[in-house]
Amino acid sequence: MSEIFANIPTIPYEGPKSTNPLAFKFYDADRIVLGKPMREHLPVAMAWWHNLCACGTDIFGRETADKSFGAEKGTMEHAKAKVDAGFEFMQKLGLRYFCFHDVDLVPEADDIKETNRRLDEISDYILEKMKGTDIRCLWGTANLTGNPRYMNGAASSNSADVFCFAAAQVKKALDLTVKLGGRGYVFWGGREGYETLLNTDVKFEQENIAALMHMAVDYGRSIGFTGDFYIEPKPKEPMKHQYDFDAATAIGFLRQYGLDKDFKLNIEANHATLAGHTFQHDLRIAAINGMLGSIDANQGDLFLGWDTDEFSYDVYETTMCMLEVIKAGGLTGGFNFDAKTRRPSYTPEDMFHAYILGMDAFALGLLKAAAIIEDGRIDRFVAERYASYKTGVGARIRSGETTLEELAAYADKLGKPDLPGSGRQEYLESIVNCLLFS
Ligand code: XUL
Ligand code: CO
Repeated sequence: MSEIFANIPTIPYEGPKSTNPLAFKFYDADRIVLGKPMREHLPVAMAWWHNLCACGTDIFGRETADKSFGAEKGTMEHAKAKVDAGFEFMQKLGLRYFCFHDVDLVPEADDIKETNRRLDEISDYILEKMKGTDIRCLWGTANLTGNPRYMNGAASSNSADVFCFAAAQVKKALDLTVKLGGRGYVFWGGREGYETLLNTDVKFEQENIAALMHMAVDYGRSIGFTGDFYIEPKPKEPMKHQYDFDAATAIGFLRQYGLDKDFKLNIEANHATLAGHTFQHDLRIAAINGMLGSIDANQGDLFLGWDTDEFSYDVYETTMCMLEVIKAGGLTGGFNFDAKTRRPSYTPEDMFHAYILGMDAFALGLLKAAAIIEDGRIDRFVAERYASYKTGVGARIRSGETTLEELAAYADKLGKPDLPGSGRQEYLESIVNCLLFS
């Protein structure tokens, strides 16, 4: 088969001094960091939708990028050409995983039976391609947002018929995920929310979402899916308000409906910032609850109020991300580049530059996070900051042995506490800068 990206070589690692635009400067798959190779710290994945489907449209303009890959768009030949392009792309970059929605893989037909037949055909083709490579599926999902039937939501729709179509899509997407050996299955509640409370029964809708998730778990386990289900929180867009607002909200929902054993979270950087948090905040909240499963690796633009899905370049942010991931003991999922090139970056070279940027940014984040951990000053400072809970009354608070009466008597006796000690934020920030730039 002829090469699709014929003028692009396999991307080598050349180190930070390289000026070759088609080389990694920091992503060195075999380099050992904190005792294991970078490739194991960073299971990196291609997002089928952005990389192989999105052509630079925005609400004011048509396509700028040609992603026909030599075939007529809207045909099964084109669907197969995307598979060919995707596998060549992943192999040239050393990406070991891909993530997909059902409708990324084939053109959706009017009748779901025909869509499903097409999905069977394309997944056979993908499976054939996977042979002889070490490329695997990271996670699959169903697109429950694009079709007009989902205008009021999918599992949260007011229409039971629409709920059934969502269920049918989830069932098929689970079949595909299992067929392709996926490590996870994602629910992003893109239209599971509301435009106005005037027409919305929030409790009813949330119960229905949980019901669909329970059915997905039951079905997934019955067909041999042993991986994690994930909720991908996002506060808004496309809906005015989305129920999976942020990590804390999604965790509360999963616990309320008894889904927390089968589900973890897929945290996306740009969704966390849309919720008014840092990326690190949502990672931390997921991690301390044992629910940090996977990451949609991208970056938002804090000046804009929507999901810009940029490739990450902010090394401060990727460093804080990798600190959280390392401290959580890694991911059950991986790093899915849910990111797209900007509209004016429309050439095939730009697709490669984008992944080189993203992979290098997370590799650099990994190296810098390891440096912060090895340096130890920040961890020591945090441990020391809570030292008053190691002995005496503090230890009794931690062990749950004390009472309000005892503590009130203690306070009476003390009369006035010492100030709690400086937070030393500026000192800690300067340590981070020294480690980032030395
Ligand atoms: C949308 C988004 C989705 C999910 C998968 O903001 O992030 O692409 O990652 O449905
Ligand atoms: Co995403």
